[in-house]
Amino acid sequence: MILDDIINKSKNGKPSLAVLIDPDKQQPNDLLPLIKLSEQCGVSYFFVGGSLLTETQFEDTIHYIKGHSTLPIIIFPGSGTQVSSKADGILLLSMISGRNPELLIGQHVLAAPRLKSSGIDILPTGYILIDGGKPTTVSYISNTNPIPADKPDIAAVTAMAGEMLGLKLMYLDAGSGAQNPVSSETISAVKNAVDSPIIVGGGIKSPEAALTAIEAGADVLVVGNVLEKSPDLLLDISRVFQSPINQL
Ligand code: 1GP
Repeated sequence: MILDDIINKSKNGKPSLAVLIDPDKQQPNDLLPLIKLSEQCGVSYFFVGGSLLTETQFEDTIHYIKGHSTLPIIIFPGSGTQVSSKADGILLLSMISGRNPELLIGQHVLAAPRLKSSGIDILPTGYILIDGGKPTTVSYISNTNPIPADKPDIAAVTAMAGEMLGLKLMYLDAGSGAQNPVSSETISAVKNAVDSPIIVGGGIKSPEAALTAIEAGADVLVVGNVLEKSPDLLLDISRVFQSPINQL
């Protein structure tokens, strides 16, 4: 079970690296170098998803990754239609930083029958959008406001409430391509507020930013956008996970 794997690694203080693949931005056939590099770098998971997907690209991308890697594929859905039985798991996101009922329960109701019959691991996740310095696709499409970057206490109580509602993971996201990643203050405030493992992503563009996030308490770090132009950066970022203290 993917959830148990993440929880066990979190309890043992072992952060994981996830590579986000957005099927809107890359053709499946172009993914092979990144897939191989991810395996070489000790990446733990592929996240697949985006806010503007067409269903064909989504399925084709998952199919292609599955055919070329044994790493688990976790769907990071932009909408309730993004379900595939070829994946290994799905982040069932409740957007608890927002007040859009569709993203708190509406889409989940519509997706529930397909999710149940897909047989994939369901990972109930509190999705917390943090202001990353510029408007992002996710905040526009979701019609929600992010939590201000300098209000770690709001992020902390939001995560606390999500955990009390039964959510098992918390995802702090500054949005893909964010100018500023989620701050160490916000990550550590959430870490201190909940027992759930914390996923952090959005605007991680350097090994230094990765180190800051994992030292603050990130259990799973997600890197996507920067790898589309500079895939080799994955080598440097992944070294932080092999021995965080000595690598920089
Ligand atoms: C976005 O957290 C992910 O939702 C990853 O962000 O694409 O900026 O790495 P980047």
